[in-house]
Amino acid sequence: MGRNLVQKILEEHLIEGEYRTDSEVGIRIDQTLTQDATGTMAFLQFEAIGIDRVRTKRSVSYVDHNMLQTSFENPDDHRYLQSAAARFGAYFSRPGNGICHQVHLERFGIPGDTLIGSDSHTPTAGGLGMIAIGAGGLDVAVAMGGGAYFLKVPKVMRVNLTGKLSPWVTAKDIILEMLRRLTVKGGVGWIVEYGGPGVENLTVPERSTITNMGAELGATTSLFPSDEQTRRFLEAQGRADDWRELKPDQDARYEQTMEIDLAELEPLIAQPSMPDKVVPVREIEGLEVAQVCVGSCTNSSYMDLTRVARIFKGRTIYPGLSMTLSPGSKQVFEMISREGSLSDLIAAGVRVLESGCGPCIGMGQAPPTGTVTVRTFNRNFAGRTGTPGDRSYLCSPETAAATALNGKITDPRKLGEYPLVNLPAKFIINDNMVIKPPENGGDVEIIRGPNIKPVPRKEPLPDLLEGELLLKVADDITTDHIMPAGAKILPLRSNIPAISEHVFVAVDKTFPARARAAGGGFIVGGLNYGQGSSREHAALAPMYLGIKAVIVKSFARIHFANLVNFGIVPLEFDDPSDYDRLELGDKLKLGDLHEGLLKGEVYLTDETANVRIKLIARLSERQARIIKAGGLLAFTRAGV
Ligand code: MIC
Ligand code: SF4
Repeated sequence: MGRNLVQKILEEHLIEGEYRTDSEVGIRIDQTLTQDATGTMAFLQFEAIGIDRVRTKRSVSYVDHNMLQTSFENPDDHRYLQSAAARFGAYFSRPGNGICHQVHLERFGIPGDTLIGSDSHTPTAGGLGMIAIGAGGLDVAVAMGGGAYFLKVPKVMRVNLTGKLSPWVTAKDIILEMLRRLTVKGGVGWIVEYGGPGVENLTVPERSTITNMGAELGATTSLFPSDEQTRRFLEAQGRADDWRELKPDQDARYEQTMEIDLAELEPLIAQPSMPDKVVPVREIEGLEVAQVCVGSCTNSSYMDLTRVARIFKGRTIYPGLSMTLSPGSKQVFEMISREGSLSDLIAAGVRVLESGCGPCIGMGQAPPTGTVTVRTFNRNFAGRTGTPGDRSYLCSPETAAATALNGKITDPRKLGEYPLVNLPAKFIINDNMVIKPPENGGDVEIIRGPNIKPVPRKEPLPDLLEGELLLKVADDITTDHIMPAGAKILPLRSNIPAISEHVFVAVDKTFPARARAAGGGFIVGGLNYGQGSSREHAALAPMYLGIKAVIVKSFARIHFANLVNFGIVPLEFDDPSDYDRLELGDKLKLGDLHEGLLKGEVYLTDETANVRIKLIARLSERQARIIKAGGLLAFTRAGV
């Protein structure tokens, strides 16, 4: 039986376990990436593990999220990261060099290699034919130290692309179509492998728009084959030697296959406040818009921004609307500048921001109250823009540009002739904003600001957990709900005691105080709990507040792993209707945990309602042992 591409790459990297769907394997990690909002914690944890130098082929530390410097916290973190990278042997991408995923694609990604990153959009590099997976910072720290990355072997879904996109229909519309069909839960437990004749016409940056937003499907990762398009991209980046051909066997086996005829697609848009609420743009045309933002790791490539500039040439942004644009990287920024596109954008009235995540993570540019904002980003979770009650829509740069000119949501096909922009034969290559680590960083001094606090530790798990049900939430809770981001809270990412005061505040302002007063307790949730960002702070800060177990109908992948890493017991209802039997304030008890976690079955006693409920612990033996040890840090240190 032939092998699919996922299997080929994973088997090449297998160091523990047996490759079988759903069994746990450990894979060798060639590259890691971290960014500033998760990276300070990742490097603090790397320090706590006690290894002297990174042991991957390449580890890169980026600064792209916490770019506003309204006080000392963010710039202090940047300095910590720069000094820690030099000390421990990681490359450092300086603030201004661009968004981690865009820069990694341009300068570091290698077909067939494995990459884990402390950011959920790490699968962007799947556009180059890498197995690139988002993970919590602690998992990345362990991989930087040469440790295996453990995952359950996912099922592989083949998406067969046929036909050719029509003018004004883009890669973003392909992934929005995937979200329309599969929803934000549909990819959980899957890797999506794209193939078919339609793939040939998609350039690497277009493929990466698709693999990037595969994160919103809940998929472990997504990837494309490495073919002539991949070779062209790497050649244009001056990296022809990094290319190798990668494709599945002709008779490769897949657990599921899906067809998309590209010629049948039309411009699509995701409505507030979930990336899967997708409709054709034409259905909501005419809706008044106050803000348009182009950029983010999904849509800020050279081709994306050049096309927007062509559309705007000689025109003016609608008077009632404010438009921002953030280039994905310094390479993109420099190219649109030298070629004159930047001048066209400035002349049209675009507010050009620096290269970085910017408005995508609420680092500025919150929209006005009660208005519509249209963005080329990947997430529109409620409140993520920074404005309470926000109405955020997600679409292609072309749809965003048409909308910015008209002040209303507009189908870009109305703009006339499609501006053809090709992949450049040569990108401008200048890595002067990437600092190589010294050969021997042993005596580099690590610079710590006063906001950088040590990683909190946890005791080993007792056999019995007791406490109050502190919070009961519904389906599709995101890590943005659990641990909000934005310009005010992000600077606290290196200070767990301070950031824990913001846990769940968008859902229930009283939560942190109640959790502290009760000495911790339990959380109950619905389906797909913890989807979205990889931020381990959504486990670490609840752990600091004393959360002992989270009981839900189902978990999202990265958050589940983060709960394990920080010793919070993740449990699922055996019968989902038991969710309705638990009430806020109930007194709960979980007994015989040590044995129950290993067996995969735990019983919950609700002493208030006087009921006993069966729960499932979907843990590998290794994960059960991690929780028992009090988390991955304690577990790893014990093994060092
Ligand atoms: C996001 O898009 O939500 C982020 C901010 O990039 C996160 C990481 C973080 O919270 O720091 C992600 O996607 O993992
Ligand atoms: Fe940055 Fe937004 Fe991409 Fe997250 S999704 S890495 S915040 S640009």
